[in-house]
Amino acid sequence: MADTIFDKIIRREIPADIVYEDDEVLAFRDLNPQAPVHVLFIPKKAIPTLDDAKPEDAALLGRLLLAIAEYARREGFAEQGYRAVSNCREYGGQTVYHLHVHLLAGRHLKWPPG
Ligand code: IU
Repeated sequence: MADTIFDKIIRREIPADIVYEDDEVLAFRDLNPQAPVHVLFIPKKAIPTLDDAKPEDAALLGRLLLAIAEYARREGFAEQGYRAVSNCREYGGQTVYHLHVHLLAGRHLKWPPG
């Protein structure tokens, strides 16, 4: 499976502003933030896209989303609201092929996205 920049962040080979970590999930600030809060939540397991996730990844994907919800509560913006979104492949706008969920918060987001 192809190594990505996110695998290098997991292995601490390149720096990132890590805001959350457990045994299966890592979260770090996006280098090109699109909102006052823009954090990427990734599984440590290298799943390229959401389409590559398997039934045995169900618990991991659940942990990823729950980690976002917990982070939002802890940081104090859960009640105000936020967006959690995962881009899949070309038409979804995915650029890094290591599954990730963007957490965007801190401003009133528009819908639909472009
Ligand atoms: P996308 O959904 O695959 O397009 O999101 C990839 C994100 O990864 C994007 O928002 C980039 O700004 C972000 N990113 C990063 O935070 N650090 C990096 O070294 C690279 C991309 I490359």
